[in-house]
Amino acid sequence: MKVSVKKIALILSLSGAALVAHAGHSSGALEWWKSVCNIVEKTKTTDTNTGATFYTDTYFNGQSRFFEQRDEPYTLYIDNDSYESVIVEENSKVFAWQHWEQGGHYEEWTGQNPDINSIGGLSTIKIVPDDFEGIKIRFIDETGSDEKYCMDSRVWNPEGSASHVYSCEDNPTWQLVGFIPTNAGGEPTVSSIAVRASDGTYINNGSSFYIIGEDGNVHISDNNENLPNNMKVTETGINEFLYSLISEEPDGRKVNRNP
Ligand SMILES: [Ca+2]
Repeated sequence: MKVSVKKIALILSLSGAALVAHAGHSSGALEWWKSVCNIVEKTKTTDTNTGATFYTDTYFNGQSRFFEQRDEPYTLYIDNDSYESVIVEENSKVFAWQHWEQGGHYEEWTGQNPDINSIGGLSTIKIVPDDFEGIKIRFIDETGSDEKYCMDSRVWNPEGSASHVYSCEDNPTWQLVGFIPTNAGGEPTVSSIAVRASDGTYINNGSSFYIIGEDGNVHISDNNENLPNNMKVTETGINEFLYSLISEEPDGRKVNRNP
């Protein structure tokens, strides 16, 4: 059933009727039509060895569509949840999201990826140079409180911004808040950090500075000087930063709620 639905979607995508239907809410019918033509052309490699070719079946089978490297993310509409494998050209990297607007599960791909179903239905991609390092974050509450806290974080600099991350304590997935080119020349990327309770009350406000280290990976650059006092951040993997709430008080005091 899953395969036949995808095939129907692709047939529709090749029809003029779909072009008319789609033109009303896309960035331009011409650009969209060009992208459809890329499905027909199958794999197309640029001179610069950039871009990525996605396939509707695993192991690079089925219909394919080539995506050029570009600054803007691609939102998949008619081919939403359609791709199951990808070949990324050697000078590119793919940032991939499960949902539209860079939401849900997040993964990064380079080279050959014969099965990308772990993403849970691909809906948004961004094709960047392969020396871009993504900054992945997650939030947990270590206070033991019954309150459900969520962290709001974003990179405001357009060159380093990936998505506005709103991560609640029960969200188990890593989210991409921003990225840094490894040749950034020591310039840090800054993200805002703020945690709020379910009623919208903020219990802290600060920021984190990320920088490329000698090892070519992302690290915190400012010894957490700008992190809120009731937070700590731990590097738990390559380019992965786990933010923990350690007190419900903005100054970091431990409060015994059950004396
Ligand atoms: Ca999806």
